[in-house]
Amino acid sequence: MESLNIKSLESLLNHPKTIHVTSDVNTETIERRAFSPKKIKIFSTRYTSLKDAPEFKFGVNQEAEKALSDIVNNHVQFIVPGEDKSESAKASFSIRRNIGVFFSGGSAPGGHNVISGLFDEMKKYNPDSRLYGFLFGPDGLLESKQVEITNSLVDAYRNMGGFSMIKTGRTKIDSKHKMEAALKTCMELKLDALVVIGGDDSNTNAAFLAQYFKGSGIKVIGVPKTIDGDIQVKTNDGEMLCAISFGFHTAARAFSQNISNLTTDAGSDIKYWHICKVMGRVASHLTLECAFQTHANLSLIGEELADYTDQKRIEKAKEKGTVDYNAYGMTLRHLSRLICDVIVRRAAIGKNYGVIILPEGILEFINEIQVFIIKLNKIIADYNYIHDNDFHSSFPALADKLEYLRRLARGMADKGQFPIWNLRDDDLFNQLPLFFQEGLLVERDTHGNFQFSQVKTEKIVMDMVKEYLNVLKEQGKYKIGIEHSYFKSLMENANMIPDKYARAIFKNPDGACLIIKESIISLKTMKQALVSHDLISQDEPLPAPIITIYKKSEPKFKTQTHFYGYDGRGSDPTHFDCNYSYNLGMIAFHLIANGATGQMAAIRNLEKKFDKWEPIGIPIAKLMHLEERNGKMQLVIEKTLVDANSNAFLVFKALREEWLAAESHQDRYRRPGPVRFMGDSEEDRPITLMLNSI
Ligand code: FBP
Repeated sequence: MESLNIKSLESLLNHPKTIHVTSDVNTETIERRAFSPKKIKIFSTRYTSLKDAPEFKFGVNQEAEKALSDIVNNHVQFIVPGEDKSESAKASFSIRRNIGVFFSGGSAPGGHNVISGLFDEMKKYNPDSRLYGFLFGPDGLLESKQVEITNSLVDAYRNMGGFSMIKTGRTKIDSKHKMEAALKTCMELKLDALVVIGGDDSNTNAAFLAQYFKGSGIKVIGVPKTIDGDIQVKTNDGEMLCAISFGFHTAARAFSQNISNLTTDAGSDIKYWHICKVMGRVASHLTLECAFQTHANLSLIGEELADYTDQKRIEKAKEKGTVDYNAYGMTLRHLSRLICDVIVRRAAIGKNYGVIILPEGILEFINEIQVFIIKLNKIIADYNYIHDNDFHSSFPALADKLEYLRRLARGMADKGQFPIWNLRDDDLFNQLPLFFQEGLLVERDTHGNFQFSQVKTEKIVMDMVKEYLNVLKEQGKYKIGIEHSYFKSLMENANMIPDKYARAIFKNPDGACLIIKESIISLKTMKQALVSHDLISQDEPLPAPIITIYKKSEPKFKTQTHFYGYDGRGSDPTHFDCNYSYNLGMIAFHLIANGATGQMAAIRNLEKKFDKWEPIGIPIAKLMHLEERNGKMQLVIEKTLVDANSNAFLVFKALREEWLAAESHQDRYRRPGPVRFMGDSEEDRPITLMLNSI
């Protein structure tokens, strides 16, 4: 019997259908791998050249002029046809090359296509050229851990998401020792060039490597990646050279599909508020894009909150002839009030459900929290420096960290070194919930960035919202609106005159959606209202329909929290990102073949149709500014935040009241559908990008 079972299981496992449906490679993957991204027209010409464009100007940082002197005078470069090259230039364009590449930072959909674009183009000019992929990000370069990227390896990852082909890492190449190690690896592999695929910090790495490698002749080219969308390059004159990094569109679309599904569910079982925290370490570009993609009821844009002013407080202070500094900037309390306001307004029209999008980096724009983040960054950095030991290893438990801060506040630890943390800071910090204190003390990444993704921002905000909603409920201000027609039929069925009762219990008895008066906050107060309108006597019980109405008006605030980040970051790329990233890989090759270094591969006119896309190189050193990292000022590429004057933001501001749908019965949710890579999706690119180009 047993042998028969084994036999039949074996034949089941060997059945072609079983093999097909249990294979790791499904039809979607096969189609993705076979898909050929479009190539910008210039790449169909045999040779290209670079044309300097000094007319594009940037405000160059003085520190960058000193630290990156060999590359800071680079210009923007256009890739132009190079058929008129001399024979020797043509030959040197096509020489056999060794190129190294690594990913750096969080993964972003399209990374594998950068490698395939680079690989295909490199092999097209010289099949003997070799591409090496450094493993685990910058660590592979520093420790000389690499694989040769072969045709079959590239084919397995074409148009596929993630950085799994060679993995990634976040190590910062920030010391002479590391620079030397990097150069040694490149020399040993006889590299002609190195391509760094990364975000602002990684392209900063690329610029410093380009500077350090200058004497060796090894070229370094950066490729802008990050789902956060905060690497955008504009000249001094406002000319957009790089409107978005690759990966942004896919991540936003992947998040949006999930958020959109939540709007559908929320509008179906009408009992939950879904709170969606969306990645984006600092800038709120992803949240803004998700807002356009889904029309969620409330999307908070951190950059807008930073400019928040409390007009009432300002006026009050003015009357007294004083200035209220607390009226400027958003606090967590303000923020929770703002969210409550939206919840209460929707409830009043009978909608006790909805979807809120919260940017991961929102804390960066909340004054009181930002102060803590800056102070703690400095304290941790100074501790590490003075003690030559890691703060987090010295104080692994939260209690130890807090004790250290307490001692600082009392001037008992590292006397005189840290006036930065005082008793008031300590008091305020200790008022925060433990999980939040822990979040704010979380280890900084190697670049000195605060790790917003590790903090349960949505929980702290929503706990405050719940608390305040309870207050509003007790004050009778948070009520579910009752549809007039429903009330009317309920009363008529019980032979009661709707109008009479409506006037006694509702503050808007003629409204389409009836709201119970603020003074009625219990069945007892409801009874008093009816008694005072002579609708019942003191001894009579409340009529059943009135009890039903009261119960229906009582809000129950139920939430579900969601974090969208790693899921969308790991999505397979959209059609836009497939094309975009593949062409970036080709551009990286053409910059190298034309002798560029310290440049970032980019595409101008991304917001326009594909035939308008223009491949360019952008001088990385010119994008640098000084920023506080690990408690010190350091040169890094400046992040681009959401611009409150951009078209996208202005349109968002104009439409958000409609998307809130607190006035009309109809919700305005939009369904972006799943991420696609084929089909008629030429126009499918970030909505914010399209709006900003108008
Ligand atoms: P990059 O800046 O490296 O592109 O990463 C962006 C990001 O996805 C942020 O949105 C997020 O805050 C962070 O990475 C998460 O970091 P980690 O992958 O280390 O958890």
